[in-house]
Amino acid sequence: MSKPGNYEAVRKDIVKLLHQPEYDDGSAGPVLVRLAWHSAGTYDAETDTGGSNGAGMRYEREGGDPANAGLQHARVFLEPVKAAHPWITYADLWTLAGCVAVREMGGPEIRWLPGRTDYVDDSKLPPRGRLPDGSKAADHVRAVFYRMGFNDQEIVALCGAHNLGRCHSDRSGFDGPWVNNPTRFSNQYFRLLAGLEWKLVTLPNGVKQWVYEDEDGISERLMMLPTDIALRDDPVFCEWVDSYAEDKELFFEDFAKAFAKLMELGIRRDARGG
Ligand code: HIF
Repeated sequence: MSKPGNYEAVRKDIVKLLHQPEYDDGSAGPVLVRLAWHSAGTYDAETDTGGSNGAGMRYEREGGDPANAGLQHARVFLEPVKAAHPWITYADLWTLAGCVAVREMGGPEIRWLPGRTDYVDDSKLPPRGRLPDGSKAADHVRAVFYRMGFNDQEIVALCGAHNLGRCHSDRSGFDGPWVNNPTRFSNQYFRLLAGLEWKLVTLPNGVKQWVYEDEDGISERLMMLPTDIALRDDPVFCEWVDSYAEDKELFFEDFAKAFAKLMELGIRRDARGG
């Protein structure tokens, strides 16, 4: 067991578990990033409810939300780290793991602070339905992220995280990765979103998503959600899609700020950081 407060030791153990040759594309990284985001993304600024405090996904009410399907894999990956460092809260562990994963996959360093509690405050519990629905359009994306307190630029910057990982037909119904190298953080998502010709298809399960087909009509594995395509087609969002497609440094900088803000939603600390 490490000394309480030794977050460096926790970081090191998270790095060690990222390599998972039997899982998906060989890395636990993407699903850890999604766990971190879904733990925080229930936040509602107006009522100050939801957010990563409480680690509510440990319980059926939040963990069983269909929007969180598959995230049990991420929580299971992190159990040995919790066992080795029992003093860290789950809320801190899940958010830290997402930030560490982004960095280790080649992304920017994200400023992360500890201090989240696992205490479940019944008055702060988020109702289901606060996480975004990939089949919807730009107005839905804005409604969800404005509720958390983000602006249009921050929304697009965050969405660059779809450079990581994939959709699973048995989790969300969508299928496939956004980019060819889904365990490497880059601005490739924006370059493909802006640069390729995407075609709307209906999968055998009835779910509609966009796919890229090359000149021979051979479908590549790459996909975009309707909410991703909405960024390309919205007059404000698309300016930022183009900026981030052209300027990887700008994207990294803006992503790091926006993701750090996401991890802080609803978290308050005293003057000593406690
Ligand atoms: Fe995702 N997201 N996300 N997402 N997401 C999926 C997977 C990942 C949305 C829908 C989906 C963000 C915003 C939105 C990651 C990270 C982030 C999947 C596929 C869906 C459907 C799940 C599955 O089938 O396993 C929608 C509608 C969003 C609002 C626009 C964030 C910005 C992009 C906030 C974010 O950080 C990651 C990483 C994955 C890959 C998970 C994996 O298991 O590989």
